[in-house]
Amino acid sequence: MSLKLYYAPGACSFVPHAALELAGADFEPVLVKLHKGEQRTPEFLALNPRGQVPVLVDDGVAITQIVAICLHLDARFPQAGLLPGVGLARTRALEVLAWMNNTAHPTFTHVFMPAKFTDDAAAQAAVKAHALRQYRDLLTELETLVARRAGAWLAGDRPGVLDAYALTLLRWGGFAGIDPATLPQTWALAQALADVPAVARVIERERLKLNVYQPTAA
Ligand SMILES: N[C@@H](CCC(=O)N[C@@H](CS)C(=O)NCC(=O)O)C(=O)O
Repeated sequence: MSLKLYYAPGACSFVPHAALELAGADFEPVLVKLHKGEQRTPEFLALNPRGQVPVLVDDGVAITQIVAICLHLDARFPQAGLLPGVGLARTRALEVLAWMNNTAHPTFTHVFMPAKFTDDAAAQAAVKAHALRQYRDLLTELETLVARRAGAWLAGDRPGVLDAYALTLLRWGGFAGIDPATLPQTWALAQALADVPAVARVIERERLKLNVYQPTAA
């Protein structure tokens, strides 16, 4: 049984990267330098023709898409509590995971990579500005979710994939001029998660600064 995770520092691959460490998994982290275009090499495209991280390779089988990877890891390491195991708690956690992945995350992609959505430079600026307003609202929605949580973490009493995604989304906001201090509950959660030794290992491996807020970018 072998596990390999293809990840890029600070990218959404942080979520399965944290999950693997939280689960105490024996895995090989493989760095993909997105800024150097390594996601478009023939070798990488053979693993994921969409040219994106994360890719989890489990015993030679490549798995893509964060939601699928998280569910796969949750099934493989049930003792880790990466997601609630059963019932409405699991349903609610999957609801949040899906929202993070299909709404908040792609909205940030419009802020960070507007060229993916139009060739026109003026239209790119408009896409970015519009998406940034939406992203602020989405982080406010996340703040409400965090504030209303029942346990210490987003899905209960153990840190899991929702917390790792929340940290990632909040951190990305910093690049776009959103001060994490304006989202105090989420910022406290992200800081607490960063202090969990398993997650601290990921932050160290990815060489991440937790707060990347740039006031001038707003
Ligand atoms: N829907 C995909 C999204 C993955 C994604 O957006 N990956 C980004 C990093 S956060 C990426 O690899 N971008 C490189 C590129 O698009 O060139 C998932 O859930 O895994």
